[in-house]
Amino acid sequence: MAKRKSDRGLAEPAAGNGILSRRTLFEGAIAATASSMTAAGAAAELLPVQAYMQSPGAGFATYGQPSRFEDKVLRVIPPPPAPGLLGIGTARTPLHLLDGMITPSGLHFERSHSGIPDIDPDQHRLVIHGLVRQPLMFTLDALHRYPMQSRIAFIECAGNSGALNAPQPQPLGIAALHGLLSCSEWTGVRLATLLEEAGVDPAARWLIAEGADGASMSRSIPLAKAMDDALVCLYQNGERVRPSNGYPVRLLLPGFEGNTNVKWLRRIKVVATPTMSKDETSKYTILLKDEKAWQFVFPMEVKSLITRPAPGIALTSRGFYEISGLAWSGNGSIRQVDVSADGGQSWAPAVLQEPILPKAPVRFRAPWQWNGGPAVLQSRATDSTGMVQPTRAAFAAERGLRGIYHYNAIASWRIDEKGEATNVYA
Ligand SMILES: Nc1nc2c(c(=O)[nH]1)N[C@H]1C(S)=C(S)[C@@H](COP(=O)(O)O)O[C@H]1N2
Ligand SMILES: [Mo]
Repeated sequence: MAKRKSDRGLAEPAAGNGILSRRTLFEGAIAATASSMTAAGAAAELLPVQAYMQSPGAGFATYGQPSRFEDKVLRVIPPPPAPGLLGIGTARTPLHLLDGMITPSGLHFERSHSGIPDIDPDQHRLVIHGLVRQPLMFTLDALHRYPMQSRIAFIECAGNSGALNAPQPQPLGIAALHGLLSCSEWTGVRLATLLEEAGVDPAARWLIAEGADGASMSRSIPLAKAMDDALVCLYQNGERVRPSNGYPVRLLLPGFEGNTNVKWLRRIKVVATPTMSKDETSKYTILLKDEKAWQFVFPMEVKSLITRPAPGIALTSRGFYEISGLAWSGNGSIRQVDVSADGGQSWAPAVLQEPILPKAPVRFRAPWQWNGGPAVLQSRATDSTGMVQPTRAAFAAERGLRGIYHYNAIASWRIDEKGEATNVYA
């Protein structure tokens, strides 16, 4: 019977509190639910001829900028750790104001341990040395002579969503809470190509990658990852990598925690064992409940977020809304995303938008009929390895909540009667 209903194009409930069947998005059934969002009198009025239609518009620009009406679409920059340390910390992506899977380069999140170095590409060198037959030094021109590859990949800081370890939910927006996640199309030379030219010694198992910033940020990386899909990136979304994201050359380790994606890459030393750099001993370990810590947990685990509705973009009237969000996994591709409007009591599958790529965020969408009452919106992702995003309670039971890094539990937005969203634990 329910099937007959959807055949006639009516929106069919798929889970509690207004979640509709994802087929609604395809079958033209929106009209049946959407009367509350239709603009009044659209047929009756003649559109006015605006002033900007009566004379020629503005001229051309050598580098384009967003519309002046989009001047609120900005990264969120928490205060620095001390006055004067402006480059130490983060700028966070306003995920609720974006759509699709790619983050515009100017809004890609930034995490820097000692500010952004002002590197002249003509002066910059990349060295590969250590356990190799032939140490190599590359100029940028030399790197440009190698075959390149592009891939769409997310970068997520291991500390993203770390605020959700706090005992009380913080009254913050999605950028402050979860905005250390972004995605670009990255283009560069496979690290494997350069390592093969250098000739890796059979005793080598690791390498250490070092940046040319004031922090000399350096991380140990398994040789297997370097030979698999690591990319020495020169381009980001078609243009040269932005200074804040590692200009003129950054390492991309698809799916690995953000920290290992060394920016301003200057040195790769091939070694037999991990180096235990300051950046992997004082930080980036996962503190567990029982006085133990995990070290070298590299892939970011399966995770998802509803980016709309979200704090700061209130629902204006009851009726139809599309729930939209991102899901990603550092271990593979996204297989399924379920959404809930009743705090996880009932779930329905969302539509996954193509392309669904490994180690890249997937945009998901689900139709929702808001009845004007309270709701708790959640999303839960499953990846191609079968890993399912845990509830906060399950995450806490497994790891405890004393850590900062690799928080990937299901996130909840409470929608109140005014249509405003807040961060809650459910
Ligand atoms: N040289 C260097 N590389 C670095 C960092 C840094 O401070 N210096 N920050 C790391 C951290 S903690 C993260 S999360 C990512 C952030 O990359 P993005 O700023 O391009 O988003 O870069 C990593 N690479
Ligand atoms: Mo990070």
